[in-house]
Amino acid sequence: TYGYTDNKVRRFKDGFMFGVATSAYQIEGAWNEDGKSESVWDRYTHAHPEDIADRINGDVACDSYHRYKRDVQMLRELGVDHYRFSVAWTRILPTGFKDEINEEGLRYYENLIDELLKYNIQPMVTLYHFDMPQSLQDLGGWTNPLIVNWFEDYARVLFDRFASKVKYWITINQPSSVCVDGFGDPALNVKENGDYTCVKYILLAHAKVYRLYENQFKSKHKGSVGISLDINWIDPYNKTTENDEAAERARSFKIGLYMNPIWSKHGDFPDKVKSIIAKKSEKQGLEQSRLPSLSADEIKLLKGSADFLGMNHYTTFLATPARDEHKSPSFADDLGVHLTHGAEWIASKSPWLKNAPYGIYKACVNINQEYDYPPVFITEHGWSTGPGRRDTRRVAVLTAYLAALLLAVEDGTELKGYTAWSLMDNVEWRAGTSERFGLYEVDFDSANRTRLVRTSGLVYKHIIESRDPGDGWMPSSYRINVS
Ligand code: PNW
Repeated sequence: TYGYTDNKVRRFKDGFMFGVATSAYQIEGAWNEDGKSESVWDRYTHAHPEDIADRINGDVACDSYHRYKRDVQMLRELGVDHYRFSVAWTRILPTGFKDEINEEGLRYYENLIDELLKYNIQPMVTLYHFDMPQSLQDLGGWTNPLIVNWFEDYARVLFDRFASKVKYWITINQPSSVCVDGFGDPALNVKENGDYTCVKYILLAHAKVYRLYENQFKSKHKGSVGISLDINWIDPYNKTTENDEAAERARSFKIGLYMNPIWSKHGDFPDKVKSIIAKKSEKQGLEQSRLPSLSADEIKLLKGSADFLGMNHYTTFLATPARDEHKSPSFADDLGVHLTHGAEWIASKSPWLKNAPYGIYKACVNINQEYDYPPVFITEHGWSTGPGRRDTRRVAVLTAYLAALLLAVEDGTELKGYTAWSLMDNVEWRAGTSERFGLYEVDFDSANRTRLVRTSGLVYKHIIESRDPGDGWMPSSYRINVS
């Protein structure tokens, strides 16, 4: 049992790191300046402006490429310990390959990193946050086995230049978004096993880069390397055998597929996922399972290839067996689960995001049980609203999730830090600026992209100072009370 049934004041320990996150495509703008080449998001948004909710894309975004000093000023106002941002591959290697290294691109990140360190803010650098160079996508992107070497080449350039200054590295952001929502999207019409082929090579690319750092940089620079997975909690819709099975299956397909190769005792993809996909593939008349196998060497490379688990957690889903027919073959068809939210959970501006703070606690406890208490860094958690700076809802959600995290810590989670998504409103992919995640509001109509703090930013600053999220802001109906 758990819950704030006592009057105890719980605080995050000294040394616990509070930060905020952004990503390159979503904030930088300057999409073709100083030698930067085209990424898949540049290509897609230019070819299909009608696909973006309000037609605001990353061409200018928050203009952080020119305004990074204002960003660091905001980080100082908040008093954060770290800032998680991503590097655009297309700024560093315009051809995608190591044959041409773009010094101007490197200098942008160097200036940002130096500005952060000047104020004692630790940079946490993500190498890949969805913005594949178009030149490499044309060669298959993450489905081409050679991407493992290309990604390693790119990482080496960054480690060579920044390992002395950057102590926290994240290889990949949310492989499942890249592979399943990207390559698995029927609208994109990719080849039939693009989704799982991507899963295999994106994981191997991660592991290769982990080993590169481990072998050539770690002893000297003492940094750590992790990967950020989207780990939302999945519960049965209600307690029936069928729903329990559906929830467990969904956790294996959405979490286990990425966790198992890195953190389980025996490595490899989960047995359950392997056998379901193999059986389906056979029925579909395929000669091989759509899920590629991992060799003994690959399993070994992957096992233990992270110093911490980067956990991106936003919401909880409730599972029942699938009700609709899905295109076959597809990930959705393999999964065979229908996901909804609790009817009473407060809604955000994003259709997939509802408030269920108990889920972050359950996700942490489940990870402890399944994977033996890995070090965890919350690398994203956030809430979307419309415009406006009086964001009471975001305050309630932020404090409730932090309160829930303190209970997870009490129950053994080795939690290193928390990173709010996001420092400021930014380009929310296909949603444009119609869904806002910022602790600062950004005025996308102003030439200088004025940033003004929201109530949630002021509250977060107070929490960082006091290390105490309280539970006074948590509406009583959201007190944690789940058995
Ligand atoms: C993350 N879900 O994606 C991304 O890493 C960010 O770039 C993005 O801006 C942020 O969340 C807000 O959307 C997610 O369905 C997309 O649970 C979908 C989910 C979670 C995270």
